[in-house]
Amino acid sequence: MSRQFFVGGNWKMNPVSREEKKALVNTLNSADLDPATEVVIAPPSLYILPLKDTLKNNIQVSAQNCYEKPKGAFTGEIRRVAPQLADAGIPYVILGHSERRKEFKESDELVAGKTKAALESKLKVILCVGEDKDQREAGETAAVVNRQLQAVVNVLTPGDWSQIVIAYEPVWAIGTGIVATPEQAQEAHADIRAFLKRQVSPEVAEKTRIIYGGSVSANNCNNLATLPDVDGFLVGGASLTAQFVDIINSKR
Ligand code: G2H
Repeated sequence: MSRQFFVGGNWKMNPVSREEKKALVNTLNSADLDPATEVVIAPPSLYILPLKDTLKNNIQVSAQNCYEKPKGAFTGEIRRVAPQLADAGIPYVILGHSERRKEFKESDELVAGKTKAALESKLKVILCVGEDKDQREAGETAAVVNRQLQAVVNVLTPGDWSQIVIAYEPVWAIGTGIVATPEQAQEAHADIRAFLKRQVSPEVAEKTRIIYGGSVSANNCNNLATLPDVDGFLVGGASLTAQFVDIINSKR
């Protein structure tokens, strides 16, 4: 079966000025984007709604995080409460990014709880998993990724997986310029699909999109896009440049 190619731009805590944002929006709005690819931009919280209003409707927006509690006295949790995102018409949220897991000490269980809360609020989730350099060198890649995914499997129903895009992001490739080789990416993605088949169902394994993230650029996207288990990309640095258009069109 065919899975729709998916390309996400994770702007992280960039750009720093409204001028930069405007330039990026102009680049995207004037580009000829492959209509067969689902495109989602995850800007900093302050820009989500303005971007939703200024991007053409072939580009969706996403939050970069959300809180697991539905509402209440959580001062400072701007844009992170799932029902508020859903109410504002934000379709996606990124959860479990390694920067959240590492810098903000988010456990597998917290990521799973947030995933469940997001789905209950009718948000779709870009769920990030991936091993760090030491874990890869110790041959623990599959064990780490399976552990991260199992926490989510434990709290979801098989039907929930239609609302999830899994982003395999090896930590050693994030922002380093060291991209996974096609062999490394294909092996990890095939392992994730095999895990879903075992732990959820063959149908979910077949249908779930598994995208790659970690130093994706215009130079390496075409090779990766041809791999049978790579269904798209989550792009950081290169999504802040015109290269992002080439990455969106890498399957064309
Ligand atoms: C990985 C990726 C975006 P970059 O975090 O999700 O960032 O493409 O800069 O490595």
